[in-house]
Amino acid sequence: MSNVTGSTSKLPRLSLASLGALPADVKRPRYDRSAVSAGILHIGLGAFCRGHLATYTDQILEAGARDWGIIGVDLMSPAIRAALKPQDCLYTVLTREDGVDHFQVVGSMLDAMATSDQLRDVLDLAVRPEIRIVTLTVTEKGYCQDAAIGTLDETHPMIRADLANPTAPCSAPGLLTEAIRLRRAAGVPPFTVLVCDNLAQNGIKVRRIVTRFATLRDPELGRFIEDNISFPCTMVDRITPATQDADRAAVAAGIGLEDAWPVVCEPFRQWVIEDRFALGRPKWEDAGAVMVDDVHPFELMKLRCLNGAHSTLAYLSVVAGIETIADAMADPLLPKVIRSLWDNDLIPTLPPVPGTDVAAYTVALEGRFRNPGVRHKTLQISSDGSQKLPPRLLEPALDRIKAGASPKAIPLAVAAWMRFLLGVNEQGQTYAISDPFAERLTTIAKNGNRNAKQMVAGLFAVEDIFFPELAANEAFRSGVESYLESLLTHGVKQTLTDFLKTA
Ligand code: CS2
Repeated sequence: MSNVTGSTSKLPRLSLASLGALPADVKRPRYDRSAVSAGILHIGLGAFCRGHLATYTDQILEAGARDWGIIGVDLMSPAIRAALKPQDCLYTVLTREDGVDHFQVVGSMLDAMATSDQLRDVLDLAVRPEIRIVTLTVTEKGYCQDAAIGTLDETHPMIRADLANPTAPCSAPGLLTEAIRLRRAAGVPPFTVLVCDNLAQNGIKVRRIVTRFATLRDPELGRFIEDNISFPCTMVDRITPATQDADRAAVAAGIGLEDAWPVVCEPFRQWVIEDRFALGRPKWEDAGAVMVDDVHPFELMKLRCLNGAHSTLAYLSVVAGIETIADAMADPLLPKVIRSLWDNDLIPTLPPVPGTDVAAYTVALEGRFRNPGVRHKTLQISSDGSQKLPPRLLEPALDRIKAGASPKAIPLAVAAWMRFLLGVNEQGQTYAISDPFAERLTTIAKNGNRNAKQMVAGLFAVEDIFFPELAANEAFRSGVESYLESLLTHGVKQTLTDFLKTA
């Protein structure tokens, strides 16, 4: 990403002072931002939270709430802070669909911080009684988990560092634990932790992870967290690619001001939240969020149907040299493959989802994936497969096997991931593999010498990804082997053609 903080543009910068210069049809905060105080501390300042949580919250502020502003914290780098501060943390959300662009300036992010040099300030803020919710979007790997079972990875370098130096944490579990400890010591009632990442049973899992981390620090603190901190589960959804330079140019052209880090996403958004908040919450339902007692059916539907299809499309596409999800949907074969994935392997694993027709949900997904305005790179989605495969594809595969059925398209998707790990597409171009296990996985894949059996044996043995029960299933294993063999010898197109004859 180039030039995110500095400016080469001749346009004035987006800021409170320049809001009046926006074209009349650009939505902007109409509330008095100086009268809004922070109630939410958000960790993980990427595009997703700014296109999702912050837009729901903006609507609540627009409706009159005054004590639910957000302060965003980046755990990874100060780059987003550097981009947002000069513009009073205002930024643009550009939604695109059917050739229609809609620009909105969002005001709910009151401040941006970075733990790299503001850790003390962040912890001080977390102790303040007006902060009643800590929300997180740190991606699956940000929880330092063992993805197959959803427990704390105690060998993770950041976890080791945080256990050695717990008052200066660098990981999300370490930061939450230290904030909870300080708050308790100050006699301030505990905040609610709202996880907004794509993990199955995200609140339950992160509660287990944080409790374990705290217990390793101090068993009494672990018990305190277990007994006193609420971690409601959530299902979050909005397709929001990483911001590209072309997006900055489109936003500048649309609003007549320079925005160093806008967000481009689809208009669709969905948020289902378990209503268990210790110290209150914004009335997010007034902005369209759905408050429920049990998120699980919604979350399974979304993680499997949307994210499972995304990952399948991503691995096949990266190998075939297809750059975006919209391009993949324009391919004659790929949409048929994900239809088979939905109908044969994923929909049958879902419990009834209240108020939802799941078949219609997948039809709507096809439309969302086809949206050419949202250039969602397949290489971006292909990242962190070690974290994404278990909830998206491997758990449903195991569910099907337990139900006495055999998954049809999931073995193909898993084989595509293995072929992807070779790091070179069918045009001979190399690409980087971004995954916390990248080194280990690419070494196993390469040592397989393009021999499918050998590659599958090596990768199935990675227990942090493959549940032993699934790896031991002969039919599943031989399915993955034969698709991988075909991908290696005949390529994606021929493999999909053959697959569709039998699907
Ligand atoms: C995607 C998700 O990058 C990915 O792995 O599948 O970011 C997806 O776009 C969101 O979950 C949609 O809500």
